[in-house]
Amino acid sequence: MILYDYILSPSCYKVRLLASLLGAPLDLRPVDFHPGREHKAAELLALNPAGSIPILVDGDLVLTESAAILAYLAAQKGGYWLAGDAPAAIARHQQWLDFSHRLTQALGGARLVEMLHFEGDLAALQTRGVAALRELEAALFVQRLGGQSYLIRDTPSIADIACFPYVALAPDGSIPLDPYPSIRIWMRAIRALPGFIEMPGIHRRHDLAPDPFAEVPS
Ligand SMILES: N[C@@H](CCC(=O)N[C@@H](CS)C(=O)NCC(=O)O)C(=O)O
Repeated sequence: MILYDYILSPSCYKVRLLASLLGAPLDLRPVDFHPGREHKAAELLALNPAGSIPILVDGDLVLTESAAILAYLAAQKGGYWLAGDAPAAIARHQQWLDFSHRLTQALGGARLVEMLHFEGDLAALQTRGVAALRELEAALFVQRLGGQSYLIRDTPSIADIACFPYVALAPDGSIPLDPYPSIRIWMRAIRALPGFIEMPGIHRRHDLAPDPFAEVPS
């Protein structure tokens, strides 16, 4: 499977991350997103007229939109990372996948303005980003009260992977994560998953760091 990829793109990282967690090899084709704007050149527009990355090519199949690509990879590996059969879980899963696009627009937008000097109303993007983070914090707090570590259950799903990168990189858009303890616990759980990989700005949980929530051996 070929992934048209940019190392600093959180949307591409979602795909690299899930592929690594699943043990699915990817053939990475680096795209000069910035400053080259290669994603707007004819070769890539032929694959994705929307002019965005990631793009996944698997034989004759060309997939765009990170959530769809995550679903494809997860379905190929037996569906453990999908929502399952319960109607409520399917719907909540879809809700979080849709929510992840709000994170892309608000937190990702603020990051592009701050880091790459794209044009945009930074204050408005940050306001929308903070509103989304508060919503996520409240949901994860309720999940924790019910003994669930992740967005829809106690095991991770592609909804967690879809939301994680832009949240983790919110500080790149000058949006601190200090006010959100449930989000930070959730991010720690994701960063500790076997097969977790890093991207610039998102680090693997340090292997030697003690887990503050682990039982202390007697
Ligand atoms: N909805 C798309 C958004 C992906 C996205 O925002 N990609 C960025 C790179 S991180 C991009 O290609 N932006 C260029 C554009 O949208 O014009 C997805 O989830 O795949």
